[in-house]
Amino acid sequence: MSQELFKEMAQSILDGDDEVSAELAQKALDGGIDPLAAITDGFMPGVNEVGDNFACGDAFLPELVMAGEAMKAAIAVLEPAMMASGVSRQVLGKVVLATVEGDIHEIGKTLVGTMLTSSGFKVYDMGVDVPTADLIAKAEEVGADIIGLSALLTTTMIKQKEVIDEVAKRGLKVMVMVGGAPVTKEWVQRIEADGYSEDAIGAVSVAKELMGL
Ligand code: B1M
Repeated sequence: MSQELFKEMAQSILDGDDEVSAELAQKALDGGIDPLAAITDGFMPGVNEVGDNFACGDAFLPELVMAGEAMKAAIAVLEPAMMASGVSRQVLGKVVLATVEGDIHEIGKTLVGTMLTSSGFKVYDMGVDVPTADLIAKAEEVGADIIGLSALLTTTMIKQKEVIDEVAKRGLKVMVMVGGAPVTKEWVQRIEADGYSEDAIGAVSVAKELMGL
């Protein structure tokens, strides 16, 4: 049953149909399917296919926009269940989270925030297209343990380095964790980030490691 449902989920993203994607997300919850599995095994293959089609000129910006909207609609249905699955009530650490300046991709960043929150982190989600100065100011204001930076464009990844450099320049005691589709281990080493994960589940493990947990 779930394989068939996962296929329909991917198709709803390809079709850019936010009503259907939301309905399928609800169907998954009603059927007892793990909400994260619905995202990674159901909706993500669809969004990746749209991305691939866009990259090779078989899809255009409207398709990208509609796929993003359909993905957001599905996550909005699944998010409360992901939050409710969190067992930890103790605050494990404070994370200031954002998509870097110049970049408006929000879905992966928001998913990382949801997973961190449901795992017991206090997350200050600053949204997308966030300037380095704003991030640093927020981290100082709340006494953040970690700054989490998402970047989806090869042209905006450099902003992750900008934040790390600024943290070092100011001698701030805050760790920086990075992620996003174009981010590689080589990039992470090059910019000397404290942590990196390629997905939202991994981001929780990395954040816990950074906190020494
Ligand atoms: Co854009 N886009 N997009 N897009 N878009 C990509 C990223 C692209 C790879 C598509 C492609 O060409 N194949 C390409 C980037 C190419 C590159 O730089 N190498 C691209 C482009 C080119 C663009 C525009 C420039 C298009 C244009 O205008 N000509 C433009 C840029 C706008 C801007 O930001 N300034 C643009 C716009 C958009 C939309 C607004 C239409 C829309 C976003 C809607 C939204 O977010 N509300 C959109 C979408 C939907 C995509 C794709 C199809 C899907 C992204 C997504 O949401 N994935 C994407 C192709 C792709 O990724 N396959 C593409 C689902 C999400 C759950 O995954 O964000 O990777 P992801 O997050 C994962 C991990 O990366 C990780 O965990 C998450 C969960 O597993 N992760 C972290 C993410 N952040 C993390 C942080 C961490 C740890 C892990 O620690 C802090």
